[in-house]
Amino acid sequence: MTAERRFPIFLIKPSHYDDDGYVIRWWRSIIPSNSLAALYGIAADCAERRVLGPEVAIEIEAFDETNTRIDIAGIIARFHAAGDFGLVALVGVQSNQYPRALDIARPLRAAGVPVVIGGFHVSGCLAMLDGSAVDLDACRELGVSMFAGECEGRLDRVLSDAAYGRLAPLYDFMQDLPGLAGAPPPFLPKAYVARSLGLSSSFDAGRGCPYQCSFCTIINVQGRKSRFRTEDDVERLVRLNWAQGIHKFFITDDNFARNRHWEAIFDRLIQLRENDGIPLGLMIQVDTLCHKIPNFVEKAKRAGVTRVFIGLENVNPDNLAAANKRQNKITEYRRMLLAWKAEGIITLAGYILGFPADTSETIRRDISIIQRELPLDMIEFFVLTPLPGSEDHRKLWKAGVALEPDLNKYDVEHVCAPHPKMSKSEWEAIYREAWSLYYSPAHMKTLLRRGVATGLPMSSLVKLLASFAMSVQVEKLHPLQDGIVRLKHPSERRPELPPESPWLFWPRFAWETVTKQAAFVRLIVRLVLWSRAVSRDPAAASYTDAALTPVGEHEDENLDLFNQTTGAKAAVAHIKRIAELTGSA
Ligand code: B12
Ligand code: SF4
Repeated sequence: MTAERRFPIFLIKPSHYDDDGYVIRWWRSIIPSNSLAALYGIAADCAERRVLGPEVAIEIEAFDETNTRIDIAGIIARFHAAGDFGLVALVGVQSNQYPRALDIARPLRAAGVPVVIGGFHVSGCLAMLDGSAVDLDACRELGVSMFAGECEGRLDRVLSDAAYGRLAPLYDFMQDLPGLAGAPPPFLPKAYVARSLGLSSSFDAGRGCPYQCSFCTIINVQGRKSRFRTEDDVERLVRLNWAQGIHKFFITDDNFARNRHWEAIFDRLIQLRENDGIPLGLMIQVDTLCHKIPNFVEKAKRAGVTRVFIGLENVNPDNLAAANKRQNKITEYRRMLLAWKAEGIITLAGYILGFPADTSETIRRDISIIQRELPLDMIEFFVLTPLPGSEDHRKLWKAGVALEPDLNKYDVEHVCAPHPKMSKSEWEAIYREAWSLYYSPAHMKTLLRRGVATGLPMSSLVKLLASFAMSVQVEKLHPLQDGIVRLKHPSERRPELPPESPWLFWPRFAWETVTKQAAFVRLIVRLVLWSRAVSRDPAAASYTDAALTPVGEHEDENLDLFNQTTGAKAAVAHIKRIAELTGSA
């Protein structure tokens, strides 16, 4: 008989550094990492199949650095304790997380620990650039293996190469995207999920999007063909989670409306909800034409969707055309948003600032049009960023345009490229101002009024408003990077920056924590009071305004949405011409 050996796998999802150089880490993060769940599910399957031989027990540990401090010395000690056997996997590393990922890798490599890195930075760069850009040689110098592509069906090989000490410098599967049917589903044990708020988990029901937006990295990494999990896979992962008490999920497909299997998946989720009593609560991401798919919105409601994220991006058709996002028709925005409102589902829209036609003035104007005329609840602003892996980035890189050299800043909150009409500081300033313009007290009250009138879950709306109104202003971070109670440690400062004296660091940290929590509690109290006052108002149910008014025949003449830009006027004229030609006018 041979003694059993342990092969520890440490799955680390790195965070990134804030503007002061400290790792962004929270007591509770907002959303668990789906990339980590995907890798955990695949690694657990490898462990179950004993892919390193019957005498080797694979042990998996996951660390999401947004809610867990990475104990590098501890990992090294455990690697040595296992007889210098094991692997560190840097998981789902985005461009903004790449510098931090390398900082984690450095001491591990120095101690002889094998390290593999995967995710959108490596995959996007290999898909679009020359194999060295941007900064991929840093991995080669450190001896960190790179994995490009998706690892369903490929982790066995990586683990066995690591176990035999023969990791290749590069695993490139970019030309060979795996099918997802029957693949191990994303999964995280409850102990990990509990480190994020609201005990909700995530899965991707599919990958790939047919569109070709020029700022998008996803199509160049995951492809344009729809690949999907089957309804049986989805049922399996829902039941697996329900067995540990988890019934809320973020379905991370970038565009679930273009998942060719959406209906079968919704039907199965409806069954689980209506027949098996699993109280599903879902958030999905869709495009602006989803309401035109027969039954899509209605089935989403029955399947348990409570929040929907829409890639609205802009209200100026000239900007949408510049980004090759022609599928976004501003003439459909109100109809689409009202369709979700009719089901009592909270809408969140992504909105990009810094398209070629944007100036500070036009951005201010457009935000005020959105507030008045679009029945939208939440908006998330992003700085237009040439993310490595996108067509925008490739064009600028090929043309030799000076781009921001610090990858840590490619977090869609920092300006990384020049703009034809705005200076860097102007662009940064309007990005920050946009948040306070949209989440003004007056507009938050309007959103609460609209929420009561359209039957939205008010406590959920209040929580979202609190987070979205506060994170940029108080934490100086996008809500997608937000969490509850910011944690910091002097040892987590970026190595390029000088360490701070603990005598300065800790008192400042304590003061920041107290003032931020006080501001947060103040806002929550105000929102709850406003929400109560609105709910108790006898006229609340009949409240209406320009945004909530059903789409009318002549609204193209009355609404600023259609009359403030030449692009908008042209879009309306185009729709009218088509209607005349097809006789549907
Ligand atoms: C869900 C999601 C989030 C969630 C959760 C984060 C997560 N990664 O799970 C939240 C909302 C928190 C989030 C936030 C942000 N996100 Co995000 N997010 C996504 C989204 C939609 C899905 C991620 C996912 O689960 N994909 C499915 C998994 C299975 O794919 P994967 O991560 O690539 O992993 C596969 C392979 O890469 C490989 N692999 C990955 N790691 C490893 C490691 C090893 C060792 C091996 C062998 C293989 C391997 O195998 C995996 C399985 O096939 C992606 C877009 C997308 N379609 O992926 C954007 C995306 C990753 N996000 C992006 C960005 C920019 C952000 C933010 C910076 C935005 C912001 N300012 O708020 C923040 C960063 C905060 C953070 N802490 O992550 C960008 C990154 C682009 C880039 N080049 O860097 C993407 C690609 C979207 C885009 N706009 O282009 N995000
Ligand atoms: S619709 Fe979304 S996922 Fe599809 S190409 Fe455009 S940005 Fe990318």
